Amino acid sequence: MVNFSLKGKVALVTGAAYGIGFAIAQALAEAGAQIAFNCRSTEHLETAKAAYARLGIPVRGYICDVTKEDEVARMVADIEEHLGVIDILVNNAGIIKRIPMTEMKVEEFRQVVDIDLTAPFIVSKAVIPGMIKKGHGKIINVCSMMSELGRETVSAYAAAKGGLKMLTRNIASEYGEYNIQCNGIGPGYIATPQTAPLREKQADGSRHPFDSFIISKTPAARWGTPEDLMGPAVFLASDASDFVNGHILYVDGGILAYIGKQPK
Ligand code: NAP
Ligand code: GCO
Repeated sequence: MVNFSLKGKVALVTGAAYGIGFAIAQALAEAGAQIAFNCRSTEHLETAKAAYARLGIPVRGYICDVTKEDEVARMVADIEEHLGVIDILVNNAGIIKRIPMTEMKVEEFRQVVDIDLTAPFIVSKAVIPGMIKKGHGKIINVCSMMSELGRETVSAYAAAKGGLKMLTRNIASEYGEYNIQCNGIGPGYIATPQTAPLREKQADGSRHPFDSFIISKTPAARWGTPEDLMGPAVFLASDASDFVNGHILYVDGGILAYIGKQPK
């Protein structure tokens, strides 16, 4: 029988204080997993813990910056001690900086690459040895439309998310023989705090031009919601996807399939 259950599994979802990470952690918990999550701000941590509690989801929450190898090592050790060896890692924590490339400081570029690409390497490196010992593991990297496409102002983000797609394929290639599957989820345009500036109403109450642009580029004719990522995440975390490896599952309402509306 097809098995989507995550009962008895331990999952770490990075950056799951709100937004996409929160919805993915909720979905994994509802499928039976025990959840650990992290973020950087104490305020976000406390608000998130209260939100998980309202849903009846027990969590272990950590203040941990995923770019810091020592903080990640301490968090992973604590999860192993209190919940057990991690079965499922979701590399979700990420940031974006929308700055034209010629105006972007190299430190800003590096910060985006550090959080969006180097950190998934750091956290995966910390959990893979436990997965090898346990005989299985699932790593899900949260990629992007920008793993495939470019646009003005997001050079660092696109470079990082394109790199994350290839890190995904490389982890799959390097550790597939240990029964570790590493796949990506590529969300389309999802309504979260990260994309809020692109949806802000104009002074006259009309839609932001980028908001209308995204709706016109999306066959589903709407922004995605964090909830749209829940089913795909459970699939990629479960035994049902044991022969799916190195794949990026785009959850984009059809954006990547679409050439755009023909002119009238
Ligand atoms: P978000 O609303 O800005 O949430 C980001 C989360 O990551 C927060 O919990 C944040 O908490 C945490 N975080 C950021 N940097 C961190 C760090 N260095 N260490 C630990 N935690 C950190 O973002 P989102 O829109 O949900 O996006 C989640 C992921 O999906 C990101 O990788 C993003 O690039 C990707 N994505 C988003 C969209 C979209 O349309 N929204 C589409 C495709 C892909 P703290 O601030 O407290 O650290
Ligand atoms: C942007 C957006 C994105 C999305 C997402 C698309 O400014 O173009 O913020 O890049 O958040 O990653 O999949």
